[in-house]
Amino acid sequence: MSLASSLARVLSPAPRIAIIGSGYGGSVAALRLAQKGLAVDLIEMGQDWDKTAPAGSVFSPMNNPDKRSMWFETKTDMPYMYLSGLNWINRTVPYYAGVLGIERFAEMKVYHGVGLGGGSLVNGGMAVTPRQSFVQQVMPQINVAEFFSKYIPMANTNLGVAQPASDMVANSTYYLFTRAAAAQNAKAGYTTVTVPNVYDWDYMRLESFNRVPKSALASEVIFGNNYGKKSLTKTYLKAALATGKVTVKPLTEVTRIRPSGSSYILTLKKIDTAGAVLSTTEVTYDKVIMAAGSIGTSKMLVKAKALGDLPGLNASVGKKWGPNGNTMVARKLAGANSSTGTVQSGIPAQGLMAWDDSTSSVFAEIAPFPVGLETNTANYLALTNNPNFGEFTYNATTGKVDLSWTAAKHAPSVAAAKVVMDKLNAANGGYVRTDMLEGGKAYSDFFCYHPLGGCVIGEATDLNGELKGAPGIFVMDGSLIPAKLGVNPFVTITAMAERNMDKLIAAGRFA
Ligand code: FAE
Repeated sequence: MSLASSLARVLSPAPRIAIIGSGYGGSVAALRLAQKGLAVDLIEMGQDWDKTAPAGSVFSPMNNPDKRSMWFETKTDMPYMYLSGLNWINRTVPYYAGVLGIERFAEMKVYHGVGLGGGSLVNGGMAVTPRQSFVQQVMPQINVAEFFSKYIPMANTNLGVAQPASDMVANSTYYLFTRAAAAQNAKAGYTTVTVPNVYDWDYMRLESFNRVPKSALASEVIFGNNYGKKSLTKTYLKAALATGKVTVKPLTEVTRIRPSGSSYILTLKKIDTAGAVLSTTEVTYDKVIMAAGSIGTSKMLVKAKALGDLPGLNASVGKKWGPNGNTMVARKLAGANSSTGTVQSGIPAQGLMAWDDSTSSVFAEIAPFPVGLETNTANYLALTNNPNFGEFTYNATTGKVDLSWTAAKHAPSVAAAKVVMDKLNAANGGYVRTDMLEGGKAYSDFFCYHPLGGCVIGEATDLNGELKGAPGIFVMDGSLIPAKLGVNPFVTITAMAERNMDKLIAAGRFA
């Protein structure tokens, strides 16, 4: 190092950088900063799961959940709660810092992953590149051509995305459920597409031959996966931690953010796995990356604005939220191709594609329901193009943040999904079940897995994710994307974080 550059280092010490949340956005940011030689604190409210138990026994399966399943609940709360109207699927569990969290608002429950790796710990691994034309429609403010030529391929490569193994999908008894639904799609004139995933298909094939411990084939989804899924702890976070520059602070929640000169003071609440508060401290950072997810980041910022902690935030903060048009529905199948099997892989592989970017578009992923029984039931996670938005607001009476998403706002999603289901039933026989969802509903309009928006790029932030009115705070998660994408979101969230970090580092914003 020359005398001039070592002098420059002494005169301008490396910035203290905090990343709040360790999902897709936080993991990309941690890796890209660490590769630049910058030290970061990665602050995560959930557990560092890999440190809790030997590999292979970290998580509990969907059909036999224990305390590790839910983030501070006393009962599991599965999306499909019933079968034949009987609530035997959910279990009482001890109150514990488990891996699946639920944010409950008046008319919307949002499921999310909690722990080092965020949503990658619990999700189905479906890694879908959106249609470029639809991203152009929802985010015209970014250079979409560049996004698709540079950052989407980067995300797919670094996440380890692969097409489902065709032999497994075509022949395995664990994929009878998807073949049944695909055959019914064809009879109704619908196209079936394969759905890329980050699961290791070679591992799954060995599972099916009983050569390795079962994971996807043992219902390990939603409450964590012990073997084959390439969660962030096996990709981005592994690489970030290998640099030695990342300090993980697990079981540590950021509860407040406020300025101190050109820096920011974070209030950190450290808890134990039973929820007892061990300490509350205040730490000053020069730069803060908000990657707490669409709900986590939006809640924190809406509250900080309302309480005057970050008074410079603009009116777009908290706006343009949506559930990615998520609507779940289950069909009881009839006629030929009505058997969905007694065993099912927990990892989806196909979907019905009826998407043309209009508001009647539907991408209905064929989801497993691995309860160990022949249910003759096809489950779909329908993604739709819902034109409505929800908004977060601070409620001074309760001290909480509310979300204005209602069943009425969800109605266009239900209507679009219903058109497809009606056509499937008309062509194949069968009917939409009303004995599986809460309240006897046929179509879910009250929960989602894909929260998006609340701090939209180019509106609440500049075009690289830096908050307008709070320089030095950068948003890096699903809150940047307004409401919907037409596909499962983590590839796009990863690509967006890659894009923003690339541009921010090039612009010297972490110097
Ligand atoms: P996320 O991954 O949620 O990470 C946020 C992190 O911040 C979490 O680890 C939180 O614990 C942490 N955090 C929150 N608040 C604080 C705080 N105040 N202080 C400290 N830490 C905090 O955000 N997407 C797909 O693309 N394909 C799928 O197959 C798929 N399946 C899903 C299945 C389920 C059951 C669920 C729940 C989600 C699924 N998703 C799927 C959605 C996907 O996981 C989600 O879009 C991303 O994880 C969001 O990434 P972010 O980086 O925005």
